[in-house]
Amino acid sequence: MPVYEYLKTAKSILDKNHNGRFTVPSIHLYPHQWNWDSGFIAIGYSRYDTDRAIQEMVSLFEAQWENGMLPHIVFNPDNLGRYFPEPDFWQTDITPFSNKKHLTSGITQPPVHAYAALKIYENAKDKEKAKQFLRWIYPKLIKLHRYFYLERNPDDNGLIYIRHPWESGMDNSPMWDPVLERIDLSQIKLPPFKRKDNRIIDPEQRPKDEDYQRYIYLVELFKKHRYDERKIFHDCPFIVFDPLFNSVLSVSNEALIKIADIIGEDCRQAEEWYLTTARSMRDILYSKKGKIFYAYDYIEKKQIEVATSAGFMPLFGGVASHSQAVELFEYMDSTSFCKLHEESCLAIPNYDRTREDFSTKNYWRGPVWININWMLYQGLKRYKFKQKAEHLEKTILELPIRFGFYEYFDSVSGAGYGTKDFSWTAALFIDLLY
Ligand code: 9WN
Repeated sequence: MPVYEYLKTAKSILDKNHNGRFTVPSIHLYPHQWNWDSGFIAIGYSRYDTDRAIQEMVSLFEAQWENGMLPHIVFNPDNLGRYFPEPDFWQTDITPFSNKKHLTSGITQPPVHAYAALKIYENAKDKEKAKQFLRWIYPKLIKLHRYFYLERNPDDNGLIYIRHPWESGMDNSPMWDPVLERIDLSQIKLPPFKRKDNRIIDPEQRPKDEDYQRYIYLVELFKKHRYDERKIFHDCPFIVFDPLFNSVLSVSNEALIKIADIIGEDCRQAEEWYLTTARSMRDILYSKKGKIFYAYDYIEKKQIEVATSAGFMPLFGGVASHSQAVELFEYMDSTSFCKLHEESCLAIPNYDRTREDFSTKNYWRGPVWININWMLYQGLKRYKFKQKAEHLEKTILELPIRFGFYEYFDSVSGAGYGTKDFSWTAALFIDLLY
């Protein structure tokens, strides 16, 4: 089939997942609007339909919380009962900080939105319309970033913490194992709950029940503190600086500076945010020994020495120094992740392949994800690792063409896992083909 036929397929997946207001990640598994998914989806739309791209972002930001947080899920009231946990569980109406017009979760996700908004402008044919959108969204983006720097910046050094694995977007990443172990399941009491995900998808490809019990424990803790950030911070066993989250924030800080310039606003605040986060990431998250950026456990005050693709994201954020970038590249381009032209792997898996607990098919514990590889591709281009970047671009296109538009892919065979017709796989495929 010629490539433009696949482009048509990708667009039809987005059409199928679009409900007139926003695009769900997948009709079957994720029937609501997700935070960073919509950022990637908007980037895809921006290539051929500015209105849809804008609508995607507007729908998401209309549910922004009073305190600036952008929730990780905006629930579709017409579609309740098919996902867990839903609003009856999150109970975000118990806090004055939440959005009172929309049903949402009570956590956030990597803030890719300023970056996506800039892409919408850059790819738009009608620049005046796109500029009008930038004027609308700019104060909301500032409010979101300000929330991070005021509420999630405990050492005032620009390192922003996440307080739930779902906030990382890489839910059951092995990075979080040592931190989550702190939640002793034999010592806690949880309300009864029923997962829905592992009835739709083979449980071998999803997090374990023990993971979910800990995820739910954390949600219970947030509710106990009525989503008050200060109170949560003092009581939460999961307070972590994630290199992916902070890299995405950095790329969005950079985009905010450009947006401010386009619409004639003062960009000094975003410049300061960009510099402080980037500097602290280089100083505190980088490991010379590991040749990678590690997440940082704020409670134990130490790096979590688990190497995942999140540790290469400072290339995307433009945060890595030149020498760090060279070392990151060496590690990424080794058999641990996938060496150029190596035959037994496809693209960059999510976890070091030489680790004993590496899995080619379990969710964030080893498979290949298109959004991650897309960000790494941008990062490699940015730091001029041309050959590897081109190779990655080719593989990102090849995977859905050969195996379908799946949520994630087996890092050895390429087989598609999770849900099929997955929106960000389609959207980023479109982005690369334009
Ligand atoms: C929980 C929607 C989301 C992605 C995340 C991915 C997965 C949810 C889940 O799906 O998480 O937020 O139920 O597993 O891990 O990155 O945004 O596609």
